[in-house]
Amino acid sequence: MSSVMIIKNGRIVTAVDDYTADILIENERIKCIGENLEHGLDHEVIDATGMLVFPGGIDCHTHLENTFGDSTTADDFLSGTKAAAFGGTTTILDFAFQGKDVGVLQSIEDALKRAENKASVDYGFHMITRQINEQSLAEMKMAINDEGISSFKLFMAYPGKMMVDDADIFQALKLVGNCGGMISLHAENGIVIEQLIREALAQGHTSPRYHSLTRPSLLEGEATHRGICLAELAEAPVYFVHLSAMEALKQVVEARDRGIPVFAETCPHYLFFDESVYQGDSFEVAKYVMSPPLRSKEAQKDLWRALKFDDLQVVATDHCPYCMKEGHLGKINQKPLGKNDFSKIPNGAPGLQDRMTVVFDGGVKKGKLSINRFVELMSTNPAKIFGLFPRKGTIAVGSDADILIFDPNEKHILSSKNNYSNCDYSLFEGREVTGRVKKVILRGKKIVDNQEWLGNSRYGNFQKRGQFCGF
Ligand code: DUC
Ligand code: ZN
Ligand code: ZN
Repeated sequence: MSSVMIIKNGRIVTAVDDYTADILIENERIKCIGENLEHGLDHEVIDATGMLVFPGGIDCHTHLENTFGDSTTADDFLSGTKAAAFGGTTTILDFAFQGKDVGVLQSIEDALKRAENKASVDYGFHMITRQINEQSLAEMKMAINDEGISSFKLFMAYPGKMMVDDADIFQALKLVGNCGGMISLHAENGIVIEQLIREALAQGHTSPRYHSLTRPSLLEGEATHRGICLAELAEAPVYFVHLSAMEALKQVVEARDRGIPVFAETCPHYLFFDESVYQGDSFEVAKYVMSPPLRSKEAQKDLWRALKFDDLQVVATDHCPYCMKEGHLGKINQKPLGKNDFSKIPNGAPGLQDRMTVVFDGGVKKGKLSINRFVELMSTNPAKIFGLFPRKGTIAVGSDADILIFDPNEKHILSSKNNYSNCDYSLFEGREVTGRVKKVILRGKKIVDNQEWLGNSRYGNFQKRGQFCGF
């Protein structure tokens, strides 16, 4: 039996359109868009008068039940995808993680198990590749061609743990670029950072603010420059995750101006917070221990400008939650691991549920982004860069009916208390925002209706992704 839903009279906004119309949804996809569409008596009707109708958000950088060293992030697919849904995000891209001496394809299987029966929104995986050799390169090719995993994250930081060397990056760029996939880089010069950490600890500097002092923006700029050179030489596109520093942005702008296919995301925490939080020796500062760390107020202004003028293409959360209180909801090895040594604080912060709202409020409402650009950054561009477009990332006939109905005028206050993440704090605690998620539809099924949860953890589907669609 086919299911039909009609959304009436909403203001439909995509990366390029802005008009009022009805949307007819049949069997998970958009069947028709038009004025005064007819519908049967038994069809579900949603009146979206006065509402914005966006494509569902795509957060292409999350860490659900990801283990780094001894610490596992506080959200699994159950809590994390529910938080995503309540925040208007209908697709996430998380990470498959290549363990030591574990094959790429085996690691994909392990990641798929993590999500099984736990995903309330659609999802895919980037693969974090730690060993580049003949076997892993061959399996990366199979991952792209057969498994729908077409992007790989490589680390230029964390030597001895995650870091790969420049030759590895170059080989991976060549292979993945040739197969139509995308290499993402964590661009920080890990070797020099390790030296700065050793020097700080030797001087007895153990409090969380030294996390920031040992990861200077210059070292993000250097690694970004190096990553771009390697991509240029390999004739492959490249994507920089969590770009935070002016020095890095400058490299991206320069390369794009020369026509090199370089793309980059920034994250809400870099847009709304700055390095002034790293003051005093209180452990509270650990809330802001993420990599790269927060930067200057000037850098923040530059990031907003870069989003507006297409120097940056995506806002993703890098949702990597660790609790401040050891044992919260039974989670162990959280932020307090680094009570006496900042370098042991697990790196990351929450943000998945708040992304759409804070960027709408801080960007569109404050006049920093047009409403079309907002959609492009939050949904369309991640879909295009990571092989999901046009199935996702837009509202068009034939696309998946992933839709966010959003009230542009309702004010509300953000808090970890009304957030579905397991994390025990929110960076946005107490912030008043204008603009609220009202209804969320995933492939034609209403999963959020105001504060009510209608979704379920079996409805989210793994998304096999295609090739990077150059733009
Ligand atoms: N990089 C990420 O993308 N997330 C968490 C930690 C890190 O270094
Ligand atoms: Zn990273
Ligand atoms: Zn991350």
